[in-house]
This record gives sequence, structure tokens and C-alpha cells, in this order.
Amino acid sequence: MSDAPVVRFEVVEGIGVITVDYPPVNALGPGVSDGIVAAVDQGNADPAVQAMVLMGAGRTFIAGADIRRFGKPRPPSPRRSYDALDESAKPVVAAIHGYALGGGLENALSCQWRIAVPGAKVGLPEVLIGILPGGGGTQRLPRLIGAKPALEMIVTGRHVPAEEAKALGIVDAIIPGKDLRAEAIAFAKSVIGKPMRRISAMPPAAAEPGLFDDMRKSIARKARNQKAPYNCIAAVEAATRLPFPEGLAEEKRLFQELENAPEAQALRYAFFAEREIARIPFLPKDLALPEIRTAAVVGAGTMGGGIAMSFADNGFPVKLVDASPEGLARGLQRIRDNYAVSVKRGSITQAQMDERLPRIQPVERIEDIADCDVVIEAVFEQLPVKQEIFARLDAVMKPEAILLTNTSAIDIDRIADATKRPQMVAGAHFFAPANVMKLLEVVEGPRTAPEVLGATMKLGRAIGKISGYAGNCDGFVANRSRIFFTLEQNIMVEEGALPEQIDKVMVDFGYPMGPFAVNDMSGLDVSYFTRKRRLAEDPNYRTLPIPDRLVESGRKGQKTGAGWYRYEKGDRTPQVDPEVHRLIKEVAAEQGIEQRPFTDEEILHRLLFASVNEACKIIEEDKALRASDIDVMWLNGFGFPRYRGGLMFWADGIGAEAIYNQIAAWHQRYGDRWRPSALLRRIAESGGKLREAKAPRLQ
Ligand code: T1G
Repeated sequence: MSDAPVVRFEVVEGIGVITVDYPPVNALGPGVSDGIVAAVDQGNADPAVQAMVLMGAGRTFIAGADIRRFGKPRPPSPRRSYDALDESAKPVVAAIHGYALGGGLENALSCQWRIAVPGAKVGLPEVLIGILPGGGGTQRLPRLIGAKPALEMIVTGRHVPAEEAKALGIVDAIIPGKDLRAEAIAFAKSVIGKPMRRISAMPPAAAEPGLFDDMRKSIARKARNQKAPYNCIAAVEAATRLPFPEGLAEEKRLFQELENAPEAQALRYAFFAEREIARIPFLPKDLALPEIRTAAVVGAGTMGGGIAMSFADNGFPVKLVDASPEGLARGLQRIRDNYAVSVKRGSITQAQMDERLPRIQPVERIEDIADCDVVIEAVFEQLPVKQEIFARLDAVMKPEAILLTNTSAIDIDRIADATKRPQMVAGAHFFAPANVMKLLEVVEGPRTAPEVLGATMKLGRAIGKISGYAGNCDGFVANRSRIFFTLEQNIMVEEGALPEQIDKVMVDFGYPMGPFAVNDMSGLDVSYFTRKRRLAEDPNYRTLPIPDRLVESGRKGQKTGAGWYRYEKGDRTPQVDPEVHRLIKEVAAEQGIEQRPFTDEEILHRLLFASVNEACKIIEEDKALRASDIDVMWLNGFGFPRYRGGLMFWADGIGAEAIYNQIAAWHQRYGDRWRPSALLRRIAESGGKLREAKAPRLQ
């Protein structure tokens, strides 16, 4: 880090301009808060200064406290910037561009005025990293805009666009932003002589009766097992009944309860892991990546339609082609319906739908997509079908076009074999629903060119995804690491655990739904046919007689009104079904399996240790780059509870040695499927952390 001051102060036409310059996002790193204090003091001491501006250099205002410093000793500041700004004798105008988040918005709230450029965003996202606004935000925001809107912002942590912030009263004016500094200086001049406005001097915020209890009820399901959302509510409640100083003290007490709690450590880890996953260290830093401006999707089915929507949602024109006009028409209708539902739910506006839909251009022939920079194949999950499509793409697409397949498990190299350009072929594995799930596995085939890998990783981010590297193996990384979870869930039912017990264990752990309820939702026949195919390929393949029997007796899940559970007509609530218990006992008896009771802990550990073990094998085979990448995939692909950090982060809470010893014992009892990973053993022996494991190619 250069030794240039992180906060600059200069006087321009009687206005003291305070500029925070601490790249990349002007977080409140070492010296920033103290620099602001010194600048405010200097401005108040200078008779030439009549008002001041606080702004950020580079691409944003202040993005909040420096998250990297949490959990580490931080020298206490004798006086925080919030206090200096609040107590300033001369008015300070916060000029916001980019983001004013967390401590950034709290600094702005401590100023007397706030202006923002169009497109800027403000927010108090602390709850998303397991803490709460600790710079007076829980006391100032309710006083400024009212308890209810403040509570919603603080408990959700959402980013509020400048225009909405103005409507709420957080921002006093939207300025053009053509020359932020000049416009901010002009605004500062306009407030000279006006009565000072200090939020801290305002009375406690009014609150509608029941506001806080209603919020506690409304978050109960999602915030289960978490503390931060409830502390946020308590802090805002304090703003409605305590004088400002006492409210600040209560905010501090509630903050300190959270800062080093496991939940906050896990959420901070997830925040940085989701940034680390974007790095592919073996790609040259200066690698020139092909520009991707136009896209095409082959296959207008559920996945293809969702992929096309991801492009349209992020400003890309995208062509959509299908094997038949009827298929294309159905796909387009499904897209229209999806958007209409989103508008109805309020997750997007009608205006957004109207600008996105036209970006999806249906075309009749594959020849019509020849000019696109990238094409994503999303057709049937059968190798011959994909190879036929890729042969046709190879024949028509411009030479520099990148050819991606959305396959979830088929060998990328076998698909690339169908082309004369295997170096242009890679995997882009989306997770259903493709326009909603953030995870995108980018699969490197043995012959994929580095620039194609890099361009596809970048493309994922451009369409709002979290791109994660995956090596070419059966199931790639995410699904492969979960295969043994699925196997154990079914084997435990053979051994005596009931589906509803297993589901309850996982819901209590923090999953939104149990694995059997999820199976019923996605349909049991999908995996049934996969098992039959694999058994035909490999006579030793471990079949699952119970789900097989369910499907063969017509119980395919929600779509048939019965699967692992029974469903009343029009009601998706899983109902425990004694018929399933009977079927389980019948199959177990046929298999000669002695059923026994299971503890909740054994269920949890059988499921998750199986995946930890497989994750270690994937890493040691160079098919995943980092354990933290696998955590990001489980958070964003499988709904693993975010406040537990991820599979490997959670496992560290138990310890590699204990996990290794348990797996070694199950290996003795159950045989090869529990063969311990060599990497897991090494980490257990070294006392290392599973979440820090890295692929050999990154060593
Ligand atoms: N602290 C430290 N580093 C940060 C950071 C932060 N607050 N925010 C971003 N970075 C790093 C990030 O790791 C990455 O680093 C680079 O900046 C670009 O980030 C007292 C206690 C601002 C919306 O929670 O939401 O204030 O990978 O890739 O997509 O009450 O960053 O390049 O090495 O995300 O353009 C509250 C968190 C803190 C904001 C920009 N603030 N940051 O998104 O870039 S707690 C936050 C974000 C607090 C007070 C409390 C986003 C962004 P690298 P990026 P982006």
C-alpha cells in the first residue's frame, strides 16, 4: 500500500473537500476514520472554510468498515469519524457515488446533508456478514426516515438505489454527477448559513405498534439459528425508546455480542471466499481474453430458457434456437410466464420485463446464430445428442466463437471430439433454475484453451453468476461432492432412518428443505433413469432399491401426488405416509438389512462427512482449486446455510482429525465407499484447516 494519505483535505472556494482515497472501495481501513476526523477538525479550525464536502476517490464513496480487520485487534480510535462529523460546527455534505454502505452510509448520516449521483446505492448490509450497523446507523436511520423503513433496510441489508433513498429522505438531492466534486462544492455553498441539521439531536423515532414483534415473526423461518437479525431488531427498537447517547450504547452492546460469534466469522469467510473463487492463478495475469458481446442458446427447454434469461437480465442480446418451432414457441412462452410471475411477485418491475424480453431473439435455424461470440448448448443430457449439436455448431459458428455445454456430468472432451476446435469448447454448468441460482461451474476440458477458460469465468460474472472452476470429471465439482450425500441419505433409510427424520435433521441444521422433500419436488424418476443407465454401464453400480420401488409403484414425487411423502391435491406440503414406511420395511427385509434407530447426529455426520471426504478427493485430483471454492458452490448451488460458512468451514468446527477417525471407522464397517481421502488424512495429521486446502496445481 502506498504511503500516500488515505484521506486528503483541500480548500476550494471556501469549501473544505475531504476525499477518502483507499482503493479498491474506500473501506474504512487503517487511518481512514482518523483521517476524516483530522480533516473535519482542520476545516473547523480554518476561518476560510465555511462548509465541507466528504467524498470518495475512484469508483465509490465509502463501502463500509474494512471487513478484513474484523476479528483482529484494532486500536480503539479516541474519536470516531461519526462523532467528528456529527459535532462539526460547519455543515458537511456527503457526496455519494458508487456505494455508501455500512460505515460509509453511517458517515454520511453523521453529515448534515447527503447528495447522490444517479445509480449510486446506499445500505446497511452488516446483517449479511453476521453483525449490525455499529457506527450509529441503527439510531440515526430510524430517526431520519422512520422506524419501519429503517428496520426493513437494516434487517434485509439490501442496497437502496439513490432515487429510492431520496424518496425515503436518506438523500437530500440527486445531482447529475458529471463533475461530482464541482457539483458537491456548489451544493455545499448553497447550505452555508442554513440551520444545522443533526440527526443525533432528533427525538427517538416513532414506531407503529407491533412493528418489532411482526418483524421477529416474519424473519423467524429464514433467520432460524441466527442472532444478528434479532440484534438488529433490538437495536432499532432502542432507537424508538432511548435518547441518542443511550441508544448508541445499546447499539454497541448488541454489536459486540455479534462481532466474533461463529455466525459472523462464517459469513465473513463466505464473503471473501466468493471473491477468491474468481481467481485462476494458473492463468497468466496478462492473458488477452476474447470479448463476448453477443450470445446464443441452443435448446429452449427449462434450462435453455433460464440461461437465455440470465443473459437478457444482464443486458446481453441473446439468440434462442430449438430443434422445432413448437419447442421454440413453448420455450418463449415459458420465459414470458417466468417474467410475468416475477413482476407479479414484485421481484422485477414491468419496465424491467419490457426491456429484458426483447433481448431474447428467437431464431429458427442454427445458421442464424453463426455470428454470435458465444453459444451455450442446453439440450438433452445424452452424449450422442450433444455431439450432433456440436458438430453442427462447429460447421456454422464463426472461427473465434466459444462453444459451451451446459452438461451436468458428461465428459467435456467427448463433446469436444465432435468439433475441429476442441480448444474453443468448455463446460458452463448452470444450476436450476438457471436464471435464479448464482452458481456457474466453468469446466475446463483437457484441450480447452486458457483464454476460453478465462473468458467463460468472466462471462459468468457478467451475467450475475459466481463462476467456479471445475475440472473435467464425472459430476465435475458440486454434484460430485454431493453424490455421497445422496447415497448415504438413501442407505440410511434402508438401515432404519425415516425420510422425515433425515429431512428434519437437515432443516434444523438450516437447510430450507430436507433432501427427501427436494427429491419429491424435482421428481424421483429423473434419478431413477440415471441409476438404470449407470447400472447398465456398470454391473457393480450400487442401486437404490427403495427409491426404485417408489418410482416403479408410480410414486414419482409431487407431480404424481406421492413420492417419499403424500401430497393433498393442490397442496405441496409433504405428508408422512405410512405406505412409505411399509415399503421401506418390505425392501429392507428383501435385502436382508437389519433396521435400527439413528441419532440425529449420526444422520448429520453420515451425510456431511461423506461429502467432506469426496471434496478432499476432488481437491487432491486437481478437479477443484480450493476447499473454499467448494464451500461457495454449496452455499450458492445447494442452499447450504450461509451462516455456517460452507461445508468445509463447518467441518473445521468439528475438526479434520475427528472427521478422519469417524470416516476410517465407517470404512471398516461399510467398505470402500468410505475409503478416507489421503488429503483428509494429511490435514488431520497436520492439524490444519480443511477450508484452507488447495489443489496440488495451486501449491
Ligand atoms: N472491507 C474490505 N474489503 C472489501 C470491502 C470491505 N467492506 N468491500 C469490498 N472489499 C474488497 C473485496 O474483497 C474485493 O477485494 C474488492 O474490494 C472489490 O469488491 C461500522 C461494521 C462494495 C458492493 O458489507 O458489498 O461497515 O477480491 O469484488 O462487486 O457499521 O464489495 O479485489 O481483493 O465485491 O464492485 C459493511 C461489502 C461492512 C460492503 C462492491 N460493508 N462489499 O462490489 O466489488 S461492516 C459491506 C460489497 C460495517 C459499520 C459496519 C461489495 C461492493 P479483492 P467486490 P463489487
